[in-house]
Amino acid sequence: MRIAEHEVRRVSVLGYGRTGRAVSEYFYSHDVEVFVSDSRALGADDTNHLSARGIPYEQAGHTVRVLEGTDLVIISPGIRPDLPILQKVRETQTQIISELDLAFLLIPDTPLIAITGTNGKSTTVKLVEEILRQVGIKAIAAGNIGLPAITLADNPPEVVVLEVSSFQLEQSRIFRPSVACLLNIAPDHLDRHGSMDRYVAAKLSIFDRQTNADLAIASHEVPLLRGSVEARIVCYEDVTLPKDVFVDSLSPHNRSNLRAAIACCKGVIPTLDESRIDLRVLKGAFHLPYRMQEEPSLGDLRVINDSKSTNAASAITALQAIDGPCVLILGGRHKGAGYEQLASIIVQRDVRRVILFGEGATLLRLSLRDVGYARVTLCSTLDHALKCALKEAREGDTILFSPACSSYDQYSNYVERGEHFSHLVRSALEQQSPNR
Ligand code: UMA
Repeated sequence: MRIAEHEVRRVSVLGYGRTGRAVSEYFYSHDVEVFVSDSRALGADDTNHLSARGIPYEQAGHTVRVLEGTDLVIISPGIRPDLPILQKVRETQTQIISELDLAFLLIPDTPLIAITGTNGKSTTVKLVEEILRQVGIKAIAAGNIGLPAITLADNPPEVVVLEVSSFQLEQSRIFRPSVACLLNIAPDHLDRHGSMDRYVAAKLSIFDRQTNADLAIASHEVPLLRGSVEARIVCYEDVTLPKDVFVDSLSPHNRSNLRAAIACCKGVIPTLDESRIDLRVLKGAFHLPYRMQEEPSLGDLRVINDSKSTNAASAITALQAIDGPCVLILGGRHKGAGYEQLASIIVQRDVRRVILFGEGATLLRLSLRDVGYARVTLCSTLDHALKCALKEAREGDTILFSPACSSYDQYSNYVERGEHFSHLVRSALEQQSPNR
């Protein structure tokens, strides 16, 4: 098959996670030879699936087999640009392409709304999808939210709404969304990008190839310099929200997400009348799994599962949304950014105790010590952390699990971590009321 100006007969797919599986399926179904390479030992489901399709693969490491007869190497978002095998691929002039770029080339005629930012991406993407559907446009949310964009290539909807991560943007050189939105930027993923400057550069690159036919949406917090961005610039904070009790009940960050979503929708339907949006139908978008998810109360304790919080900024937002005293559970894998601001907010708020677990615990404790906060318990696992939180909490408290770190030290992703926390809460509930 032809992709851009290249004739592609054989591709190598690096990484066989959600993205790699979708890319392999796409090429397999288009009669292009596929080779799969993954750094981990693949599970039996994966190896059986590949064998059944006659797709050759290597596991537990990337070797030069990736290069053999290959026209194109497609990389998953989790692949770092400095991976040694990529250096070898570059030496042979074989083209390396991100899944985001590939999807962009394969879906050329569909308007793309791309949304990035440190926090609020999934909520905003779901809001845009929902608002567009309300006005009769077939829109599908894809990308970092979970559905690789390439899965839409054979049957694209009217509008693709993409959640785009800094990992995907850093890898991309072709992707050009007609509407691009940068919600906010706070320190995150510094372990991958190496510095805040490079993380910011990756985020800002969402606007890089836009032209004056496109729309760039940002906030006052991240002003976009006219001249460096060719697209028409809109500040989403200038969007007026409809007067409504439901809108008034939203937290400030969700009001921002709604403003950004409306600005994105107006990018594809300039005549959209926001006063006609059925706001109540949008409720689901504000309640994504493991984002400030209310768990069953344990006696008179409120329990909140915010496993999706993987950076300090999102834990701060969670803390600010809680009224009254709380016991806060933090921890997981440190991603390179500091916790100073989070620690200073913890001191200011009514945090009865902080329970720390996982790899990041020691660093988190140091940041808390630096601001003079000592009511800290160290644990190794989430199981232990919840038990400690239950011991420390007093009547009417909230137990807030908003880890501020990635899950990768003990889980495959934040969803698995969130499911585990839910399971632990349900077990604790059964122990409290064994006759149920
Ligand atoms: N792998 C290699 N070599 C490497 C690194 C990884 O072979 O050097 C392999 C791993 O062993 C694994 C596979 O690559 O088998 C994983 O690939 P991946 O990390 O790109 O993950 P996917 O399963 O393809 O999921 C990715 C996104 N994950 C990441 O960016 C880490 C998912 O976002 C996204 O939903 C999915 O594509 C569909 O687009 C998750 C995420 O955590 C939710 N994103 C980060 C975030 O939101 O903070 C950026």
